[in-house]
Amino acid sequence: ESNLPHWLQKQAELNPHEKAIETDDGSSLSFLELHERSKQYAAYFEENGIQRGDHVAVLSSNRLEMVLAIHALSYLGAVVVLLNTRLTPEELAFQIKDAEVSCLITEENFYSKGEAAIRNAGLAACPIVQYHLIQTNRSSPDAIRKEITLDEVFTIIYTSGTTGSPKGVQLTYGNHWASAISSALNLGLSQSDKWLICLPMFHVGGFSALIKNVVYGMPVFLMERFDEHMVNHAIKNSGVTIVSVVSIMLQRLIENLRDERLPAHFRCMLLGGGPAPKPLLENAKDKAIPVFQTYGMTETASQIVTLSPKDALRKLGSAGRALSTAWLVIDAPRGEIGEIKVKGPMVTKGYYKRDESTTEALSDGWLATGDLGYQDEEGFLYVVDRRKDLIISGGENIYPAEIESVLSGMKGIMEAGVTGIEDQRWGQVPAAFVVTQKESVLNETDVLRYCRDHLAGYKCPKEIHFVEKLPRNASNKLLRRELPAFRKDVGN
Ligand code: S0N
Ligand code: AMP
Ligand code: MG
Ligand code: MG
Ligand code: MG
Repeated sequence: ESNLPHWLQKQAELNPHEKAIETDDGSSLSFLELHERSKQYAAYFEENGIQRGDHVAVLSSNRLEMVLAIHALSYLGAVVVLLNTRLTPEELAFQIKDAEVSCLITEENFYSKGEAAIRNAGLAACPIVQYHLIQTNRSSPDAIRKEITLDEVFTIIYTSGTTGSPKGVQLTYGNHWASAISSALNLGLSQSDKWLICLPMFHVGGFSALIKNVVYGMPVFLMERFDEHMVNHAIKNSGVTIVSVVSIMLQRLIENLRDERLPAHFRCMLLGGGPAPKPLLENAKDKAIPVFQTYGMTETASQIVTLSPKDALRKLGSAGRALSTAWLVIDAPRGEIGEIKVKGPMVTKGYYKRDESTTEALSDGWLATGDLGYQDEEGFLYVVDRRKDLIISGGENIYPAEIESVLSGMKGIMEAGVTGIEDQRWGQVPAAFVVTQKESVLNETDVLRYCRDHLAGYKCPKEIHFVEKLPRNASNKLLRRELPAFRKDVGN
């Protein structure tokens, strides 16, 4: 068992008066203030019964309070279950129940959603803590943890599988620490660095910047939600040097820039979370935006393969090479397409309570990602296809099986198939193909309304097609890739 000094407490000692967090309302906190306020939160949480090892859910936009709550939970040794605010109460209830959550922390805006989720999960006794009700006049808890145990689980983040039911990815302190260190070995770290967080912190891409904040002692600029004008403004006027984005964010940033250029101090636009369209990369190159493509996932605590600065232009379109602490292999001869497998200290030890899925995905420390790609003669990775049937819409993952199962649950629908179709704005969006019962009078509006009630907005199909039957192979398996041929009456 190896331990480290608690990263936030350490920064409060090393850099007490350095800026830790800036927010888009113009306020900021030093590392000492961040530590003190997180301790106050910890005292309040402890008084409200949160203990070491408890699973505590956080349902929040990127607010400063979310950061305080996360560090406070870490000071108490509780496990943080990060919830996607776009999900419906029903979707949240599954995760809350599955993760065996004993308390929910949220903001006023999401209180009713959180409350509905708790009710839906049948956990009437699960307390809900709202930021604005947290009392900070407490004396600090006697025993905040001064050490971080690398093997201990820090976060659980849900990701869906091909079966449609989400699984909780457990990431330890060691996973997050290795991720932060490995990223710095690749991107370098400068005294003047400031990382802007506009990705939601409930996904690992946004969350990982928060860890870098306290591991490096580097300031971060926290944005409550993504806004292209505000991001460009912060880069130009607030000394931001690095931003992590998904493709649609980069596209919106470029459109917003028009003929302007980003200042020279801006050194890295870390682009991940899904495929990067070539035209977008070319566009960014024309605007001299230093884009670094990266490949990673929840299971790898963010980056594991990244295109380093010196190769960015030479290998446009590649996701790069494995970070210096990680391995990458393709399950095929060099140059040919095969499954991407990765290994390293940032890779999860498994899914919460899903031994079967864990054994399937991990062997000897190697994670079978399900993604397809090839390596060129110099070892650079090109990702050619996402894991089985996964749809990525604006950086959010959508699993067809999950939508199909919701649709089949609707009265009047016998069966359903879902596939991704290209979309100008989001990259890909889901389209649904449904077979209804003979006597059914369901129309598109009915089906869409039903989806709205059960699925997060971004998961709702953008097209509903009523079909006679679904394409299946001899063993009756749904052939999702043949579904687009059934789009007979699309807007023409
Ligand atoms: C792109 C975002 C910001 C769009 O949200 P926006 O503009 O705030 O929309 P809203 O005003 O909330 O909603 C307006 C309507 O749009 C719908 N909608 C919103 N988002 C989507 C979407 N993604 N797809 C389809 N529709 C969407 C809403 O539903 C609403 O419509 P109505 O009202 O009809 O419901 C937002 O989507 C966003 O934040 N996306 C990014 C999410 C993300 O973080 N993805 C990455 C996840 N992966 C990882 O974290 C692992 C990879 C990784 O670590 C990484 C990733 C990137 C960069 C670096 C790294 C790294 O390795 O470090
Ligand atoms: P998530 O676990 O939600 O973060 O999703 C990670 C998934 O996004 C990966 O398994 C890939 O399918 C996809 N992905 C991430 N980075 C890239 C990339 N650089 N190119 C293509 N797909 C990517
Ligand atoms: Mg995932
Ligand atoms: Mg979204
Ligand atoms: Mg039915």
